[in-house]
Amino acid sequence: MTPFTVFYCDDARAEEWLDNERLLALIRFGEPGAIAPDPQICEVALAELGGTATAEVWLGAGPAQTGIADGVRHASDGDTLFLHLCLDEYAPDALQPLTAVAYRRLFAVARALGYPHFLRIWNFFPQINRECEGLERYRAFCAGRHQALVAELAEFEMQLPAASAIGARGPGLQLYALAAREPGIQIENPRQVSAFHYPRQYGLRSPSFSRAVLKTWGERHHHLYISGTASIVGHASRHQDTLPQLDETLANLEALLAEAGRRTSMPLPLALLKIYVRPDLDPSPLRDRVTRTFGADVPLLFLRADICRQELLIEIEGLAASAAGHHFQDHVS
Ligand code: 3EB
Repeated sequence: MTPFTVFYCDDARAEEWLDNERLLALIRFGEPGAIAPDPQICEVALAELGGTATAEVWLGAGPAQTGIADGVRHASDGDTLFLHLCLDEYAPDALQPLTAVAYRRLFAVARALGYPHFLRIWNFFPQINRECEGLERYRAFCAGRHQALVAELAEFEMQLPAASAIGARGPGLQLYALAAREPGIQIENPRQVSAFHYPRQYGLRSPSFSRAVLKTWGERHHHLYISGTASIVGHASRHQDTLPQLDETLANLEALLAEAGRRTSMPLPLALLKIYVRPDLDPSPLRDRVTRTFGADVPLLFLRADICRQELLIEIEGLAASAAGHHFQDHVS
C-alpha cells in the first residue's frame, strides 16, 4: 500500500488537479476570498514570499470520496480523511468557545466516517497576538482547543495530533486536518519541553499538540507529520533576529528527525517544508541556510505569517516520508 502524497505545484497550474479523481485537497495561499466553490480547495489567507505563487496538492492513494457534513468539507481515499472547516468569528473575544465548537465538530464528523484518529491539524485565525478582554487570542484559542481535546481523547497527552497555529489575515477560524482509521505514534523533541507541559506563564491551558506524529501506512511506508517548530529551547524563546532563530529552529528539526529515525528502520527524508516568517523579507538568505542543512532537493514554501509568540519571527513545519522503493529489509542492520 502506497499512502497519499503531498507536494507543491505552480499555482497557475493548480486547477488542473481538480480533474484528478485522487485529489484530496488543493491548498492555495494569498488574498482572502470567497469560500472556494470546489470542496477540495482550501484557501489560506497568507501571502507568499519571494515572488512565486505556489499551491499544495494532496493526492490520495486511490479515488477520493468527497462530501460535506455539518459544515465540514471532507475527502477520503479509504485510508486517509482530509477535513476542512471555516467558522466566522461572531465576536473577537469569543475565540475560545468557537475553537471548542470547531474541534468538537471535526471529531464528530471524522468519527462518523470511521477515521477517529487525528494525525495533524492546521489552525489559522487573524490577530493571533491581539489581547481581547485581557487574554491574548492565541491563549484563548489554546483554551478552547484544550477543552475539546480533553473531552475527545481517551489518553489526552499521548494522542495529541501534530499541529500548527498560525496568524493569518482571516476572516474567521480556519482548520484543516488529517485523520486516519488507526493512530500514529507521538514523537517529542528532547531539546524542548513538550508543549502540553509548558508552564503556566504561557497560558492557563497549554498548547495541546505533539511535536510530530509518525504514521506507518501499510507495512513499510512511514510519514512524519512535523508540527510548527520554532526557536524554542526548553520552554523559552531564543534569539532576537530572524537568522539566529532560523538556525535554532533547524537544530530543533534535526533533533526531531533523529528522534523519529530511532523509531523506524529506514531513512525519513524531508518531502517538503513550509516556512512561516513574520517580517516581510527576501527569503533567499533563509533558503540558503535551510538548503545547507537539509540539501537543495527539499521543496520549500515561504509564507508571511504571524507566529503564536510575539517574539518569534519564524516557524517551520513539514512532512518527512520514507522514500518510495525503499524496502524494509534493505535497512535492517
Ligand atoms: C511552540 O513550539 C511554537 O499551538 O498548535 C508551534 C506549533 C507552536 C503549533 C500550536 C504552536 C502550535 O510552542 C508555537
